Formats: sequence, C-alpha cells, structure tokens
Amino acid sequence: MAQEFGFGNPEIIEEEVDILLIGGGMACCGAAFEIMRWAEGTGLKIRLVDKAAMDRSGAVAMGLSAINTYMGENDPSDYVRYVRNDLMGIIREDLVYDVGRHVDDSVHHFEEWGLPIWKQPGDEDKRLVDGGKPVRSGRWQIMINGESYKWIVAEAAKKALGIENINERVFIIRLVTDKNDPTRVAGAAGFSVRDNKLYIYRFKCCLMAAGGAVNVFRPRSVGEGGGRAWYPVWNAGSTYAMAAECGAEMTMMENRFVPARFKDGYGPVGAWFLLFKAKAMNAYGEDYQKKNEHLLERFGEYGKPPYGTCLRNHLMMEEMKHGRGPIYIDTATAMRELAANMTPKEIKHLEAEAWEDFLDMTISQAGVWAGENIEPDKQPSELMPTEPYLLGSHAGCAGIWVSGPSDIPGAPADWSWGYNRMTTVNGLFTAGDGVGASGHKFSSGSHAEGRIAAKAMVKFALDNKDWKPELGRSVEELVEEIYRPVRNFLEHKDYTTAIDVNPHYITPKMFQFRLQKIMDEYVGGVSTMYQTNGKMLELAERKLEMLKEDSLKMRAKDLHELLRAWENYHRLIAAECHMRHIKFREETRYPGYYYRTDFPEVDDDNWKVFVNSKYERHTGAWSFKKIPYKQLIKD
Ligand code: SFD
Ligand code: AMP
Repeated sequence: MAQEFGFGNPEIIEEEVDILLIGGGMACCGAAFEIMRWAEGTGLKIRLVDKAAMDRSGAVAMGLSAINTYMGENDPSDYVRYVRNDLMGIIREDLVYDVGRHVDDSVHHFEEWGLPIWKQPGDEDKRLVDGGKPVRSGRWQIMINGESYKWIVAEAAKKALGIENINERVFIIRLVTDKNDPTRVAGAAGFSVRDNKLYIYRFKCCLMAAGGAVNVFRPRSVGEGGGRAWYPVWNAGSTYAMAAECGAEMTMMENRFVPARFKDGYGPVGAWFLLFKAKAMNAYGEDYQKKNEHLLERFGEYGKPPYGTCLRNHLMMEEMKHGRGPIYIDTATAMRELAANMTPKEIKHLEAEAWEDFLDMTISQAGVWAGENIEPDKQPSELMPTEPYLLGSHAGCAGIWVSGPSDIPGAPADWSWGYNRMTTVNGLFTAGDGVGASGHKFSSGSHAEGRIAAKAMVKFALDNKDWKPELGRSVEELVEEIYRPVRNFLEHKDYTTAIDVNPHYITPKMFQFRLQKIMDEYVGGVSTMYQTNGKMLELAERKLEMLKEDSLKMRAKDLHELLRAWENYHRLIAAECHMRHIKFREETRYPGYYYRTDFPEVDDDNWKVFVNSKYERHTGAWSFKKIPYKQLIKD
C-alpha cells in the first residue's frame, strides 16, 4: 500500500563532510565561490545542498533589474548611515560596514561572469572595475539587464565548488547538535523532494542561508491568485526555524518587511520611483507624501527626510485608513515627462526598459498589466502595501545574532566571538536573510556576506581539524520524525472515503491557512491594517500553541506534501518567534510595518535596543533580553 502512494522504505544516505552549505541562493552562491579560494589544498570536504535547482532558486529566481547595493563612489560609512536611518536607528553597524566594504567586489565579479550592467553614455564598454560609470537609479542602486542574474551567479558557484559537491532538490528540515556538546551543531537532516531518499549529514560547521519567510501571514493574493507574493514563496522560514530550534540567539525578529508594491502583481516600485521619477498619489490625484509630511513630526529625528521605508508606508496607510484610496503610481506622467526631450528611438528604449523591469523580475506584474488591459504609459497603476515578510537582507532586519568582524573600532568586545557571521551556536554560520540587525544588503550584499562567512568557516574547520561530529540524536529517531506526516497518512487514510477529510490528520494546506489566519488577524496582518496589541498577542500565543500541538498531525500523501508539511512547520516556528518579539517590544518602532496600538510611539528611551530571544526546543520556552544599541559611525 505504501508503494502505491510512492512511499517504500526510504533509502538513507549518510554523509560526513567538513562544511555544509545549506541553501543555494545569493548568500550560498557567494559562499560556494569564495570557499574554494581558502580551502584549496586543505583537503576539506565541502558540500552544498539546495531544496531547489540553484540556477533558478531563491529570491532571484526570475532575475532582477537592479543591484540595490553598490558603493562605487560612496563610502561604506555613508552606507551605514543610510541603513541606520532606514531601519529606525537600530542596526549592527559592524556588520553593515563589513558588507559595505566588501560588496563591490561581488558586483565586479558578476560583471566579469557576464551580467550586463547599464553604463553611462560613453562608458558602455568600460567595466565597473576599470572605472566604468553605472546608470544609478538611486544613490545605492545600479541598473542591470538581469533576467539571467541567478543563472550567472549560480554557474560561477557551481564551477568553483564542483557539481559533484552539490545536492540539489534536497530539503533540509533539522539541524542536530553534537552528542557531547549541545552548544555545538554537528549535523543536519533532510530529504529529497524527488526521490524517496533521506539525507543525514555530519559536519564540523555549516552555513544556514535558506532565505527569509514568506506565506507566514495571509497573503493579499488568495483563491485564484494564491501562490503569488512579492518575496519567494518557497523560502519558508527554514533559516530562522532551524537556527532557533538548534539554540541560536535570534535578534530583531519583531521586524518585518511590508513593501509597497504594484497591486496584485507585486511588481517592485524602486525603478519606477527612483529611475523613472514616478509620483505616488491618492484617489484624488493629491501627492499624499507631501500633504502628510507633518504626520511624521511625531517620530522626532526619524520623521525627517529622507524617510525610512516604513515611514513612506505609514503615509500611504494613513491615506488608505481615511478612505482616500486607491493609491496610484503615476506611471503615465513619469513616462511623458521623461520622453519630452527624447528621440523616438530613445523613447522606444525607455519603454522597453519600463516594461522589461517586470519581465526580468516579477513576471506576474506584466501578466496583470496584460490581463487588465493596463498600458502604463497611458494610465496609472494601483499601489498596495503587501502582507508582511520576514527577512534580513532587503528593507528589513529580522534574523540571527552573529559574531561580527573583529577590526571595527568601538565595537563592543562581545559582538565578535572569533568567527565572522557565526551564530551563538558553535559551528553554525549564517548570511543574507539569516543575519539579523543588518538589512539593505539585497542581492549583492547577501552574496558578499556569504563570502565573508565562507572564509570564516574554513578557518573554523581547520581550527577543529581533529574534531569528529557525533549526532545528539539517532538516525532512526530522525527518520521517524521526518516521515511522521507520511505515517499519519498511511495509518489513517482508510478511516474516511474523502482523502482530505479525516479527524486523524490535517493537510499541510489547511494547516497553512490556520497559521495565516492567526498571524493575519492577531499579529498585525493586512486585515487589521497591520495593527495589534498585547491582548491580541496573548490570544495569538494560545492559538499558535494549539497549532503547534496539531503540527504533529500533519499528513503527507506524497513527497510534495511532505515538503509542504515541513515548510509549514518552519513557518510556524518563525511566526511564533516574530509574534513573541512583537509582544516583548512595547513600542511601535516601525510605523508602516506594524503598529502596537497600546504603545503607538517610537520610544527611544526604553527601546533603542536590540531584542534577542532564545528558544528551548525541549520545553518550548522562549527567553528574551535587551542588548544595548551602540552607534559606531558618527552622524
Ligand atoms: O526590486 C533551502 N531583492 C533585490 N535585491 C537587489 O539587489 N535588487 C533588487 O532589485 C531586489 N528586488 C527584489 C529582490 C527579491 C525579490 C524576490 C524581488 C525583487 C521580486 C532581494 C534579493 O533577492 C535578496 O536580498 C537575496 O536574494 C537574499 O539572498 P539569500 O541567499 O539570503 O536568499 P535567497 O537568494 O532567497 O536563497 C535562499 C536559498 O535557500 C534555499 N532553501 N535549501 C535547503 N533546505 C531548505 N530548508 C531551504 N529553504 C530554502 C532556496 O532554494 C534558495 O536557494 S526589489 O524588490 O528591490
Ligand atoms: P523596491 O523596488 O521598492 O524594492 O526598491 C528598490 C530600492 O529602491 C531599495 O533600495 C529601496 O529602498 C529604494 N526605494 C524604493 N522606493 C523608494 C522611494 N520612494 N524613495 C527612496 N528610495 C526608494
């Protein structure tokens, strides 16, 4: 019977390596590329494992039309000032500076590997590294022809690491601590999403860089639009959940990102605002950002231009709350004004870029325009703040507390414990969306950060050359756990005649709906206009606890559902962490991302601090602490 549903006894593959890279996105591609430079001749065995195919996995799957972090003529200390301002004053400046000083080298490599980067007239044939001037959309962003961005970056990573050292379509679900030292990671367990195979890895250290968390909150796109989101739906909070369950200290998990996006297609707005100079307006054609500027005065120094991303949202949400929506982005006027002094050929080029912006990044937006007969050069498009996402690399800073570089003047001694980007769990490193309190890295900074971590991991592995990992849990126990949803299904499927209706199990899809409903309605999702309070969070806590009990009842009728079941488990742990952090931080640090209606102000006196948490997997208990913020780069 089991065979009939595609489940025989799984083949169990056990492997011991020195370093495991978990994920195949920007950060892991950076790590894979860099690591071989330092590992050459050391005999270290390195493996990369991605739940998908690296060529098109992660956030950059469809491509991108801009690289959002490129220093060029800017100084990394200015970059720190920009990130600090955008993230409402609380960032790890040592980490941000570290990204700033390394990021351009990654961008130069992208160009060398074949990524077309737009250049100023006259500089078309000059590479950035040779002084070629890029076309900037904003101070930090440069334009690219990026449909194949991920493909190009993955190819370099694969070439460096060697295809024989890469396992694609293997989904990691759990980290395992060492048998003799529970503060140390020693292994990881997962399964193939194509074949009936389980993988158990043992290692000296690993990079957990499996992206951010999407579909934790009920998305605006439901029903027929389900599956559409701005950030990649297949990044399910694995990074945060597995690290927290392994005992890593988390930081700023109260933070989230709510991007303003083209409604329904989720098309990014950056190029339209910054490059094409489009204006946003309310239903009555008013420039609400200007009109509402005074509403930001109450946020003190944060309310002065240039406003952080969350405050730009705040202005939009005020309009929506007062019934002056829909909000529009005036693409038509922008195109007209840009075209005023252009030749017909130049206009054609401009239009090509404006539409291409989505064809190489968010194809669904092009679909919405085509499907709704919207010609962006003739009529405006609606804007909408999306459902919240948890991430640490874009305009957000949720993530894991890590060791920073050791050479940043003024950085507290306890912000650096020997290995750059190592978490508080020995041997567990992270990068990209995984690193907390250090946003605005974007694609290029995530790649650079993966490289930073890679170098430190080689050092860690060599420093621990004679150490042998021993798993704190038996292989049988891990297999039993991973396949629990399958067992739930096989044991109970004949109890009813309708495969999806059964008192003994819950389908992963229904489980996800329950999670999203709780997060949406109690933890500041779109249905409450991003508002919550202590009382609502108490209810959320109870409901999430019950959902956690029911997570043991998820069923998997096939491998695809097994993947979905574990993704949702990861989402649940990430969601719980987010909820508890919001509950702990009694202020509204990020107006426009979320509001604590019982503490509606930014409260620097009490809350200009990092909030760190720790999860105890065996008891389910969370503990919290405040860590003083320290400014390292002067204003
Ligand atoms: O326009 C497991 N981003 C943008 N960055 C830019 O530089 N410019 C832009 O233009 C950007 N914009 C943008 C962006 C993202 C998206 C989705 C859109 C538009 C539509 C942000 C960057 O893409 C982002 O910062 C980085 O990609 C983050 O890098 P990283 O490595 O932290 O995450 P990843 O690339 O998503 O990779 C995650 C990998 O993990 C795998 N994975 N593998 C094994 N086991 C598990 N359990 C796993 N779970 C996940 C994934 O398959 C993937 O390989 S704009 O909006 O501003
Ligand atoms: P987005 O497409 O919204 O993800 O933005 C891409 C880049 O442009 C990010 O670095 C944003 O912070 C920045 N950005 C987007 N919109 C604006 C705006 N209205 N003002 C300033 N920066 C913006």
